[in-house]
Amino acid sequence: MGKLNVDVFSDLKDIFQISGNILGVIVYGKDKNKSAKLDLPYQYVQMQNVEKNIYEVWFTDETVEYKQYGNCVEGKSLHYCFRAVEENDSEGEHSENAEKAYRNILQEFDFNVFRVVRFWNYIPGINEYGEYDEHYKEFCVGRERAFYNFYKENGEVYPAATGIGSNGKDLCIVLLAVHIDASRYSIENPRQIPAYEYPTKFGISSPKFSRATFVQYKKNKILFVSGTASIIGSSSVYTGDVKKQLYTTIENVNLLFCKENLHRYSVLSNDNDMNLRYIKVYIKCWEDYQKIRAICERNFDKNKIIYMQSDVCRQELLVEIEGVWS
Ligand code: 3EB
Repeated sequence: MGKLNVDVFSDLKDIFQISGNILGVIVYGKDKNKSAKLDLPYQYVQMQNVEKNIYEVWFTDETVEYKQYGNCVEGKSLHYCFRAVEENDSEGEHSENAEKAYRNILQEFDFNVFRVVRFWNYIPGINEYGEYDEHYKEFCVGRERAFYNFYKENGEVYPAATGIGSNGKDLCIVLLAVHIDASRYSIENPRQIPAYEYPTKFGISSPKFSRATFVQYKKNKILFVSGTASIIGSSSVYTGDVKKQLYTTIENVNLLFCKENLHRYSVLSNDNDMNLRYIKVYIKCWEDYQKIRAICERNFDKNKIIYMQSDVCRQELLVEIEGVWS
C-alpha cells in the first residue's frame, strides 16, 4: 500500500513539481470564471474571500487512473480514491439537490473495496432560508436520504466531514476513500455530542459525520479532523465573541487529537509522531482575519494554515477549523 499525501500550493505551476501521481485537486478561489481549467479531477470551490489562491492537491506514489461518471470526476489508485461533484443549487429544492449530488458522487462506488474517510460539503447560501428551513438543514435532509441507502445498507460508519458555506450557485461535494485493508477509526470529541445524534432542534435530519477519521496501514497514518467550531455538547458557545469561539474551537481540535482520546478508540498512535499537513480556517467576517491569524499562528505552524471567508452552518458561528495530520 502506497502513501496518501496532500500539499497546498498558491501557484498552479507548482502542482506539477509534486513527486507522485495526482488523485485530485480542490481549488478555492473568489471567481470561478477566472480559474484555469485543469486536465485532472478537480473541484473549484468559490469562496467569499481567500487569502491567496489555494490548490489542495491529493496525491500518491501509486498509479492513478481517471474516470468520469456523469458530472462526477474520479482519480483512483489501488488503495485511494478521490471523487468530486457539483450540482446547481440555485433552482429546485435544496434537499433534492443534495440527495442528487450524493447519489451522483456515490454511484458505482465499491463499498466492498473502499471506505469513504472524508467528505467536504460546500453549500451556497448556507444560512439563507430555503423552502421550509435553513439551507443547511435542508441539505442535511437530502444527505440523510442518500446515505440511508449507501450507509445503512452497507452498515457503514460516517466519515469525517466539513459542511460550510460557499459562494456562487453550485453545491460542491468532494470525497476521499481508502482501501478496506487499512484500519479506519471514527473518532468523537468527549465534550461534544456526536453530530449524528444532535437533537432535532438543529434540524430534522442530523448532520451525518464523525468528528475525525483516523486511518492506518502499517506505518502510514493519517488523521482527518472534521470542520470544528465553538460547540460544546450540541450548543454554540460564545455567541458574538470571535476570540473565545476560536479558543474553544482550538480546544475542541486538541481534545480530539490528544493521546487520551486516541487511546479511547484503541488507536495505537501518539499525537506527537504525526505532523500537521494543513489546517483550513473558515472565517465568517473578513474583518476578523488578522485577529484570527494571530491566534492561529500561536497554535499551529504558520506555514500550514490556509484562511478563507465563508459562512458557517449556524448563523452565530464565526469561525471553523479543519485539519489533516499524517
Ligand atoms: C458542527 O460541529 C459544525 O454537515 O458535514 C461541521 C463538520 C459541521 C461537518 C457537515 C457540519 C458538517 O455541527 C458543523
